[in-house]
Order: sequence, then structure tokens, then C-alpha cells
Amino acid sequence: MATSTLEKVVLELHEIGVVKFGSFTLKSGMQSPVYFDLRIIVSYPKLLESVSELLWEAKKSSGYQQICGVPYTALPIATVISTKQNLPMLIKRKESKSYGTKKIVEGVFKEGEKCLIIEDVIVSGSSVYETVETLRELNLACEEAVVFLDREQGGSANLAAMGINATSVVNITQVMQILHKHGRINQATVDSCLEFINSNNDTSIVANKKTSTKNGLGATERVSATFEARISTTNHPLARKLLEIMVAKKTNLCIAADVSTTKELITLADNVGPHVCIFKTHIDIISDFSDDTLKQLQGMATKHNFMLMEDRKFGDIGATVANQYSSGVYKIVEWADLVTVHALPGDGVIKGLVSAVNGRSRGCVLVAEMSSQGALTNTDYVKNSSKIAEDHTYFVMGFVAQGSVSDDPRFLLMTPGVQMEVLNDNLGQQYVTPHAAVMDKGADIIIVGRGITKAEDQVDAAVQYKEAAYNAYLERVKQLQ
Ligand code: S5P
Repeated sequence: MATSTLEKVVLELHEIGVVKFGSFTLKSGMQSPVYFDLRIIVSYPKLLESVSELLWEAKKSSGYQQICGVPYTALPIATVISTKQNLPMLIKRKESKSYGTKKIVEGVFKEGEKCLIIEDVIVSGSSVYETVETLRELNLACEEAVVFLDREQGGSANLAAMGINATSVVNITQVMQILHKHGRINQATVDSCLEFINSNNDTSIVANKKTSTKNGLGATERVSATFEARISTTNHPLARKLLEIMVAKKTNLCIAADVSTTKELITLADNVGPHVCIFKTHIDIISDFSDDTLKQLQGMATKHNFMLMEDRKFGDIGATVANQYSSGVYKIVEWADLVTVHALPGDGVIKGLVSAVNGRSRGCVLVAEMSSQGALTNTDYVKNSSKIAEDHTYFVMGFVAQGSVSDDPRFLLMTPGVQMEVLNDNLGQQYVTPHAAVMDKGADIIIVGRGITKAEDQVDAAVQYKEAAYNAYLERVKQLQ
């Protein structure tokens, strides 16, 4: 019986135009061949009631003291459940009012009360997460969410990683099956929608709340704060210096200087130097490397005011990385302001590196997530990398990742896999545009290699990437503040 009620509701939703086929831009910027617009359901009270009943049936329990709909679409749905079940409701504002009580959450509640989150559709789970974050800051217990439609694009797994158990009434595969069974859509439409879902099912949560007091710094959130404001939220001297460079030069571009000779390296540094905040090297690919390579490179860093980051991706036990950092041919600790590190060995890798610093001003960036296809860096790995960073903020100043690892404004998020032309190489690298990296993935800094190094005019390319990334950052801050 539950199935037939569900079928009936899905068919009615299709009839009134809630389910649309074509080409639609999702909140994340992703283009989707199918779209669900449940906002119009307020014009169909009976259907609104049926949808609300299905939601409650999917997750009913006597264990909640509150329910809260994710603004705005789920608000009327939550209201119907609230009145039917005689369960108090909370309203979370999208923006806090600038007058009156300035409350972000309306309603009466006690700390520790259990609140069920109601949502219409989940893609990445970001909207549910934003609401939960706000409620958790008010000490409400939010571990359960119920959504009408799960688009099967990674949202429930993302939420699970954040301690939220999301249950859905129906998923996109089932919706397609129902519509096809009743002759509403043909097999080609089913196939194209499901193919889209299958190849876009690894979304990540981009936190975009406004305020947080979580780290005790009275800090503003990472993605909504300006670089200027973030200078005062971090105590890491190199994070501060880097943010100052970014502000002064109006650039959040890091060049991946993957060239093979000293001459190419230094020419590139001189060409793109005025437009980058970090010059990232793989020093072991320079065929004619010598101490002179480093001398010239350091000269360029001073001339153009950028930081040097050796992308060594340290990933061994502490004692080994201490030697790799300070000894051998490259003596990385002597010249690289920053290095990249895999958190894989646990925090011994950080302690090992720190043991070799010897009073110099140095820092590292944790590679929490790789850009390449099939990377093994799953959500647990990302979460654990974030924990290591939080425990070692005197040395870790950010992450290399494909999505927001932490909303702590002390950490800078650097995202590689960026090109204007979104083609992949044939060795597993996956690209997004500078705009998508900053807006959708939440990158503070984009890392660009071949998009610039292989361009006919390196300077022109660097300027284009710099402007695209910096304008996207300005747009993000404006949108979220
Ligand atoms: O996940 C990652 C992490 C890094 S640091 N994916 C990456 O591609 N990188 C590095 O970024 C990679 O080693 C290379 O130096 C750069 C990307 O280069 P591009 O030519 O693909 O832009």
C-alpha cells in the first residue's frame, strides 16, 4: 500500500510540474537533465499533506522534541507535520535579521532537545548540514533528517560523515522507474538521467554559514570571510603572511611549476611571479637541479613576493620524513616555506617534520583529498585529516582538497585540478574551472599547472586564471555576507 501511495504522489508531482526534464543549473553550478521544484507544492494543499505524511511515515518516532524544516521549501512541509503530530517546530532563518531580536532560530526550545530535520531534496546534503550546524551551535541534538527525494549524488553519505542519519521517502532511481512504468517518460530519458546521476555522485558538502564561535577565536566562517578578515583569525605566521600577499597582490592563484629544467623554472617564475601567491614545485623533476637552481628560485620569490611550496607529499613515519625534509640533495626545509604532506601515517608525520624545522618559519598543507580519478581519500580520511590539522595548527595551515575539509577560517583550502577547458588528461587528472573550484568546492586558492605552463602565452594565461579565481572569491564573499 505504501508503494501505491508513493506512486500516486510521484505521478501527481509530475503532473503539476514538480519533476522537470531538460537542462538545469543546480545550486552547486552542476548542469542536470532533471530537476525537482517542490516549491510550488504550496499551491496544492492536498498534495502537500500527502508529501508531509510520507515524510513523517519514513521517520516517525516519539523521540523528537522539535522539528525543523530547511528553509524555504521544507517550511510548509514541516508546518503540516508539526500541526498533525502536535510536535513543536523551529524556524531557521536563511539570514539573521539585522533588527529586533537578531535571532537566527525562531521558536522555544531547551538545550539538548532532539530535533528532526525535514528537507525536500538532497544533492550534496549541504543545505541540511547548514541547518544542522546552526542548531547544533544552539546545543540542539540533530542526528536525524528525513528528505522527500534523495538524488543519489552522495548527500546521504556526506551527511553520515557529519553524524546525520538521513532517510529518504524516495530516490531518483525509483522516481524514474515509476514515471517510466506509467508511460510518463521513455527509456532514453530514464537512461540519460541515471547516467548523469552515476557520473555525478561524489558531491561534497560546502559549508557556507556566516558565523561560528567554534574555534574560540570569534571567527567568521572560512568561505564567507574576506582574506583581510581572516588574517586576524589565524596565529600561523605563514598563513598570515600568505593572506597578506594574496590581499596585496589580489591573487589566489598558485602555479604548479611542473617543468623539467632550471631555465624553464626560473623563466616561469619571472613570467608568472607578479600574478601568483604561491610557486609550487616538484623539485625532483628538475633534470639539472643544483644549489644554483634554489638560489635563483629564492631570488624570484623575493623579487615577486610569492611563497615557495615544495609539493613533496611527505607520507612516511616521522623519523624518515624528518630526514627527507632536511637532508639529501634537496634539503627542502632550508628553502621551501611550505610543504605538502599526506596525513596517512598519522600525526607522527607532522611531528617528524616539525623536529627538523629548527627555528625556521615553516608550515605544511595536508593533502586531504586527491583530484585524481579513483583516489582512495574517502570522507573518513578527510575527517581524520581535519582532526590532525586541528591538533597541529602551529604547523598545519591548510589543506589540498576538492571540497571544504573544515569551515575553520584559520585553514586555507587549496584546490588543484583546475583548467579553463574542463577536459581531463588521460592519466586520471580531473578538472573544474577556476569559478567552480572557488564557488562550488570552496577553494581559497586554486592550483594550476598545465593550464598555464603549456599555454602559448604564460603571462596572459596566468592573468586570466588569476582574475577568474579572484573574481570568483569576491563573488563568493559578496553572496555569503
Ligand atoms: O589532488 C591533487 C593534489 C595535488 S598537489 N591533485 C593534483 O593534481 N596535485 C598537484 O597539482 C599535481 O602534482 C600537479 O603538480 C598540480 C596539478 O597540475 P595540472 O597540470 O593538472 O594543473
